Amino acid sequence: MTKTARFTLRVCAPLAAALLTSTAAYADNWRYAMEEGLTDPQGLYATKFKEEIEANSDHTVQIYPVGTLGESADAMEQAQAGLLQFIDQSPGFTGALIPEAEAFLVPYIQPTDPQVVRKFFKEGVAVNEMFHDIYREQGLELLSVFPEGEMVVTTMEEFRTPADLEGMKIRTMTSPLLLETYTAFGASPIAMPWGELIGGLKTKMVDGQENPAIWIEAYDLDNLTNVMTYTGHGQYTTAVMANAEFYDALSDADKELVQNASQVALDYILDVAVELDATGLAKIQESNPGYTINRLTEEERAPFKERAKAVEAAFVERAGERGAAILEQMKKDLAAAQQ
Ligand code: 6CS
Repeated sequence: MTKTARFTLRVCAPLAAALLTSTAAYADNWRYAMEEGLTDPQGLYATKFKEEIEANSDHTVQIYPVGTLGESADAMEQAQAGLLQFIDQSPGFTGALIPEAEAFLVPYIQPTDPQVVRKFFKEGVAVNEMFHDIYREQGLELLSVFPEGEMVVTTMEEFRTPADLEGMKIRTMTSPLLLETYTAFGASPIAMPWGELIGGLKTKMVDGQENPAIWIEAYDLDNLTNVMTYTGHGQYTTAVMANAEFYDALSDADKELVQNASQVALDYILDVAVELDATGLAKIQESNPGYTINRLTEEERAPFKERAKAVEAAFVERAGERGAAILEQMKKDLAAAQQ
């Protein structure tokens, strides 16, 4: 071996190996799946998160929008298996895996007034302190929880009472509490993943569904139904998580990077979220002036609230003491946010 070759092997090979190692350690590509498109609330959060990570490190974040990795449940399996590092999945789907997450679905517990919503999610003890360890049990590091707007029901026929809902087939997301909710409300609910809803409405397999106004407008659900009804019973909530094993293996600096990026994205989306309902409604009114939009009065809401008590009981039965404690805290957080 020549002197030059020996030098190359002795000095350059370890250097190249060190460089390769440091590249692997400091410039990873993190995969992030979500249930929505880039211009929807989850996409706005994810884009902000990606920008923060990429501006403050050599890492890159690859976002997989709705439809690219299968349905919500498929993406969750991939996140739990560590194939994805980050996932945005809403309690409307997570409830099947984590019963306590259904606290966000119990009717007439969540705020709907935009300013109250912001305070409830930003300062609420339940939202910010009580879910972390519960998600950990499923191998998930919970990073952010945020709202996407008041749940609104779209149907073919008007309804103002539980009796009016009789026989109406309402599509819900797959968390069991949503089926219990619409059964209690008098309807005939059918749980299905997002990918089947538009076809379900077109083929009349279902007569209606619930979602926030911003989503109804974005995916044309108003044009597939005749009436949109504000019942005041819920707020669409979503959550962003990391695979816990991946998160635990990060350096302290990278953990801080992820936490900071989550906080920046959360602060941003909480400001945007305050405007989502108004934006969604205004767009529907402009693009679909003939669409009937009903807002149930307090009097009309009363029988739905009465029936919601059975749903709350079903939640507590499944989510146990921890679930009951979360619900009680949410009620206190709501009262505090309303002041
Ligand atoms: O109804 C659904 O399934 C969807 N709704 C929203 C607001 N986001 C994603 C989710 O899949």
